[in-house]
Amino acid sequence: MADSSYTPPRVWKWDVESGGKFAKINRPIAGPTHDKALPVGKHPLQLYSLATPNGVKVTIMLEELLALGFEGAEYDAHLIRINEGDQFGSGFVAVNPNSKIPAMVDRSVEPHIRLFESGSILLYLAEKFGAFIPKDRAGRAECLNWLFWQMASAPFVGGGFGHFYVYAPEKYEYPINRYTMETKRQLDVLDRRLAEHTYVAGGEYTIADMAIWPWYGALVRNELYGAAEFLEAHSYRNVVRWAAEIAARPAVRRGRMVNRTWGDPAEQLPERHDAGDFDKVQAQRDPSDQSR
Ligand SMILES: N[C@@H](CCC(=O)N[C@@H](CS)C(=O)NCC(=O)O)C(=O)O
Repeated sequence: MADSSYTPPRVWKWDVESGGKFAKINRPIAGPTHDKALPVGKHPLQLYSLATPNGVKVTIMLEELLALGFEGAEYDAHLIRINEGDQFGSGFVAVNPNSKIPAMVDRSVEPHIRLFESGSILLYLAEKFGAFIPKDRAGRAECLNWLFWQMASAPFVGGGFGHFYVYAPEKYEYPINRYTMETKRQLDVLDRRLAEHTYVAGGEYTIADMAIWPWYGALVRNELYGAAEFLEAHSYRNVVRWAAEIAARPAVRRGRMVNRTWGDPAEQLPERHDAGDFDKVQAQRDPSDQSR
């Protein structure tokens, strides 16, 4: 158990190993730790990311745009290994001063446009291509309501629930209770919404679904923190229905493979530089299949 008698000093000092899975990369200061230029591929969009829920939002959007035939959405996805501190390299920090994936550069325009924060990237792409965001004012407003809801809510799930349920060096009852309560409340918010609408923003599949699915869809599908039973995920029946529908989309299946370096090798594409890269993973899985 935690030392319940802890009294914070007058001024906090960074002089102890905080423990936990991310102790080595967590720092109380911003800015680069080392010089390192970012690689640049041949496509208009350069993505620097990892297949965490925040990273997957963007690769799903890019694959959905490509599936609709937008050639300008072709992208190189470079791997950023956050456990090894790649997000603190000087090149990465120049794109995202907040040192977190996902980060992207649009090199199809001069001067190039840098992008960080997954919600900002999704909105940028939706506006650039005029897709996956409703055209009418009311529909657009509702889509953005839920996009911003996700951005504000998921830190309670990741930084709160996931951190204390999985990553903290010990299991502490107080924070697990607090963040489980909030995570379940958020799942209920979503469940009630999806009881009345096919998709989060209404009848149309939008960037709001792409932002929300990698977190809450993964929770109810037991693909995040192994917590489905603990959270009684099956009881959020509308979220389960919606999550399964989105998981079945071919672009979503491709998007969640990009920059993935863990789990089933058949679902990992650590770097993506060409649409044909997905077929190579498939061919490795089944070398006897000559039909493709
Ligand atoms: N609000 C940000 C959150 C991004 C974020 O937290 N990224 C994590 C991975 S999911 C990260 O890069 N962590 C590295 C670090 O904290 O040093 C977004 O949605 O883009």
